[in-house]
Amino acid sequence: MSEIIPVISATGLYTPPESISNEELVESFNAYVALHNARHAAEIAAGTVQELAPSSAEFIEKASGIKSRFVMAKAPLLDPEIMAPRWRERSNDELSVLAEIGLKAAQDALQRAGRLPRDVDAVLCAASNMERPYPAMAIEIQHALGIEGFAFDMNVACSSATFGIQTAADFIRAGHARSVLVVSPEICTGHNNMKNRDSHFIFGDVATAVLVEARDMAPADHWEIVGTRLKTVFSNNIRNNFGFLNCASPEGIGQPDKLFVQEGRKVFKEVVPMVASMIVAEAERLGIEAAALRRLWLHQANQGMNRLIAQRVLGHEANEDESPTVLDTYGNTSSAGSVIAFHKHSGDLAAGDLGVICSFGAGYSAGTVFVRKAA
Ligand code: CO8
Repeated sequence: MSEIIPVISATGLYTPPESISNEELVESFNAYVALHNARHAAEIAAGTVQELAPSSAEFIEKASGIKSRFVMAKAPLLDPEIMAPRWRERSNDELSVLAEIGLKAAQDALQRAGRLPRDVDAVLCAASNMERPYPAMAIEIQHALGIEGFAFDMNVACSSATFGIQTAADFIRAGHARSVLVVSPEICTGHNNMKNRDSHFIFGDVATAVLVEARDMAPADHWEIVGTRLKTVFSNNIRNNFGFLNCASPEGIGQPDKLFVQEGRKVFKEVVPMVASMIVAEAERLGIEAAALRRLWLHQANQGMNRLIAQRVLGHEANEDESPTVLDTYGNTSSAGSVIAFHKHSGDLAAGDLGVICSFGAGYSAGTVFVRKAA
């Protein structure tokens, strides 16, 4: 039996309509700081409560490369008395918010591929910020699209999408499915601590979808999946302890460790060499010269990290054409980041061009998907 080649037939994107600039975010954060310091003036003077320091838009752009981020609920995020997304809780008969934005990205990918939902066999909801344990959001999206077959959720933090792409490619190679949607709805602002000066600026909201299919059914304009590699190494440097078992005590809920926390400097230092050597080793295994890769669609967490990784892989300082940025307008969107970069910056490449979609983040986790534009 001849080998079945998995390809990316199309990608889809849902971008929320509202965005927040660094200046708007800092104005709200600093209003919160002023309120906190005024309300606790006596305790601060007595040394029992810590005085909070203001944030700065210049610091945010210089340290991360982020200028703005798209969000699902702007007003409550900017309200210094709330600083979190808020919306009406939906009934069980309504589409959940994660499924709703995932569905929009999935419909975009299907439409671009000219694919009808009935020809899709499986849906993976691969994301780091899940709305509930069950029923799976993937099954909800499957149901909304009218797809037969199977669906499940998977969470590998920032690497969820690349892990999902490899899983889909493996299903296709094994003959378990011929067309698989990998959907990554990421509402990161729901899990970010907007009152933490070190990280209040990092995240944004988005949804992406990747349609992975057997080559013989794919549209002519597709990307062959040449090879994939996944890696995980345990680290406490990025963590979120939210979960019902961890919120059982009255003091559990609402604690800062039930939201995203990180040792940003350590992450930067440890993840850059791990990811650069992973890309180079996998390229070598595939018989590809890493320095000749036409484009790197890297995880979008920090511009400095991407600059260093790209330099180590390509052997020279990468320009925007070689390693495009979407972080400046989207912020860190966890597993969706490298897929947005691929979605927005792949149409101009020529047949035969090789590139790599690469994610990295909490776990630690990292994934590479080497792709070649169809001839
Ligand atoms: N405004 C002004 N000054 C500030 C601010 C601020 N907002 N924040 C910190 N400073 C100050 C500090 O106080 C410090 O001052 P001093 O030198 O006087 O002590 C100085 O700036 C430097 O602070 P840092 O060392 O913290 O700053 P860095 O240069 O390291 O930049 C970053 C911070 C941007 C966080 C950087 O370390 C970074 O990007 N690291 C990598 C992060 C990363 O890749 N993380 C992966 C996270 S994503 C993931 O995998 C999780 C997915 C799950 C999704 C979660 C949804 C919420």
